[in-house]
Amino acid sequence: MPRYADVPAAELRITPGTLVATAGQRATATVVVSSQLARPVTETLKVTAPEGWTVSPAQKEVTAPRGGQVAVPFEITPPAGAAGRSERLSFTFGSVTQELQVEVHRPVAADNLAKGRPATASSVEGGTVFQAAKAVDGDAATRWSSRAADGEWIQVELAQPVDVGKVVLRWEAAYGSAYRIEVSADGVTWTPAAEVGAGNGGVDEVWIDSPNSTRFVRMQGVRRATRYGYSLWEVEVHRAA
Ligand SMILES: [Ca+2]
Repeated sequence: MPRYADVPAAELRITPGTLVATAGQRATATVVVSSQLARPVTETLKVTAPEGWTVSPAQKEVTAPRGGQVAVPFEITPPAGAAGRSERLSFTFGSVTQELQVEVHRPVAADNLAKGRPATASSVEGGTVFQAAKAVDGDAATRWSSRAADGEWIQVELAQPVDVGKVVLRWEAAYGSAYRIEVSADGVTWTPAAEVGAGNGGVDEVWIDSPNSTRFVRMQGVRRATRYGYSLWEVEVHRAA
């Protein structure tokens, strides 16, 4: 039988599970402190972050009410040089510690550079009007759909070479569970810029943390999630800012 002293006084839960942050910009995580005892628990909630990071507050006295919980928001700013890294922050409350993984990416501009640009694809689903251009027309109700094969792709040609920092894929129900984002300066030689291995559809934000000079961006399918092809409402391309 556990002794009373063996029961941790509190439990920490952090949301989100993984924080996606932009270098040099503020992101928010919330630490929820729950009392595990039949009384309120008061301790100092302390943060340990890598050098150069700003976390506010750095520490805070917190009282978790008896049988209840309290939510404490933290503002977390990774330094400019942290883009492309994944770091752990530790939150400690008395004897209890919980870690938060933070993925840091480069800042990107809001403009969608793919909108209205020429798009081509390896295929279009037979007997449909779901051409490649429908994935870059800026209309959330029109889409591209490929034939039902794993290796299909869609690409868009940008107006000029840019350093691409993020690609957003807005999937229809027929999504890719594994795919690569490839980039090219000439539309002939392609370089993998990011790989997604366990996609779950919906909206995928794919970050590209290495500087690049890109004229063409391609979603190269690896594995379909359904027996249908790949289908995208929209593909967005954002430059690193
Ligand atoms: Ca569309």
